[in-house]
Amino acid sequence: MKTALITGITGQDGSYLAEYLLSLGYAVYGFVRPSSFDPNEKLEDFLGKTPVKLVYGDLRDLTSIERALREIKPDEIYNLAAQSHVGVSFKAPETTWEINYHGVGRLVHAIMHEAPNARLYQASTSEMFGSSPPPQSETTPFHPVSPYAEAKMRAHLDFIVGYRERENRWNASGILFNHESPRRGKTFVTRKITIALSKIKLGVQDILELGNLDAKRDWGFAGDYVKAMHKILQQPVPKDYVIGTGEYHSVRDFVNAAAKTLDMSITWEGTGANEIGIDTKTGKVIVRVNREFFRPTETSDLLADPTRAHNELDWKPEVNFGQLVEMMSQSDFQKIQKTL
Ligand code: NAP
Ligand code: G4F
Repeated sequence: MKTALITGITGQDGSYLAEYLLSLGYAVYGFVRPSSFDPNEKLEDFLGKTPVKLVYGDLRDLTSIERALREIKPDEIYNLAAQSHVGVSFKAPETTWEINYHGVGRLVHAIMHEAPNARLYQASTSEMFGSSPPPQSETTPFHPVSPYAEAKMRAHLDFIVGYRERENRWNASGILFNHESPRRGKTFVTRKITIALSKIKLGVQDILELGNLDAKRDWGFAGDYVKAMHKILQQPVPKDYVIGTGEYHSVRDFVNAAAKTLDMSITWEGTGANEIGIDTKTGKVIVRVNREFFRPTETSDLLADPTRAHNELDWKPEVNFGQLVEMMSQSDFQKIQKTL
């Protein structure tokens, strides 16, 4: 039986990965932040009563990382912990760097001393490509345009690639494009849309306010992407892989698709900050642009070229865009309906 340690286990990806590794027979440990909330409660929301063992720690606390590694001696480490919100990173850049850059450095150093034979997966991101035109593959130059992306890129180059090449460490990055699910954080655009449209449909919210409707993302299903994480750590040599669907859609497309699954339809009028979405059946304005949700600098077009993952990992997503939007919209609609 292999042993895996997952940082960020209380997040979207952590919960899917824990389920997947348990299904493969792994002993799964989760590294969780000490807080006044019981981390088991958050996990139980996602996983029910699964046999995940929790250790307290924080990527800002080297001692906690060393102790966790010493106790668990994992074969595989999945570093999913991060301040993962791009918009927030402009408002809290130091916290973002402390966790997303220095946290990775602490982890890599601790592994060298406490679990030197462990393989490390790092949650890198398509945001690192930033303003590089699509499609983006492993050879596309990085041009990050946010503190989040800058910190993730430097962590990837310094600690994953750098330590792999200089120190012979078994470190690999998954450069993952956006992936979503009913467990997605509520402040990310997809979940914000599926919650708001469900509430509008049920008559408990009037309007959905969004930022840039023209931004395009390559959206896949988180449950598919955690399988790629595992495959990356099973390779004979450590290497970085772009993971995405190879198809992209605008934020406006996502709103239209979510509306459709809820038996609604939207007519768009105006442009830029004055664009509005009107409920075709009722004639009411239900979507408006609010500058508050624009970012100082924006990654507008992210589209994966996942050829390496197809060829070398034999990985392909199983859930397509339409199925993903349907899954998320129906899940939120049903959850909200039950509370009314
Ligand atoms: P998420 O839902 O925001 O989860 C983040 C996790 O990190 C949470 O469990 C959080 O714990 C934990 N965490 C935050 N700060 C920490 C710290 N200082 N020490 C220890 N744990 C800490 O993120 P996600 O969507 O699952 O994404 C997982 C990883 O993939 C992240 O690194 C993200 O940057 C990266 N990524 C995500 C996507 C995507 O589309 N989802 C794409 C590319 C890369 P609490 O519960 O205590 O807050
Ligand atoms: O859902 P988002 O906040 O995700 P974003 O910025 O693409 O970041 C996510 O994916 C990255 C991978 O590419 C991860 F590394 C990262 O951790 C995170 O999981 O925003 C998607 C797009 C952006 O262009 C944003 O400007 O939607 C646009 N948007 C428009 N209105 C909005 C809103 N985003 C949010 N969060 N809220 C809005 O109201």
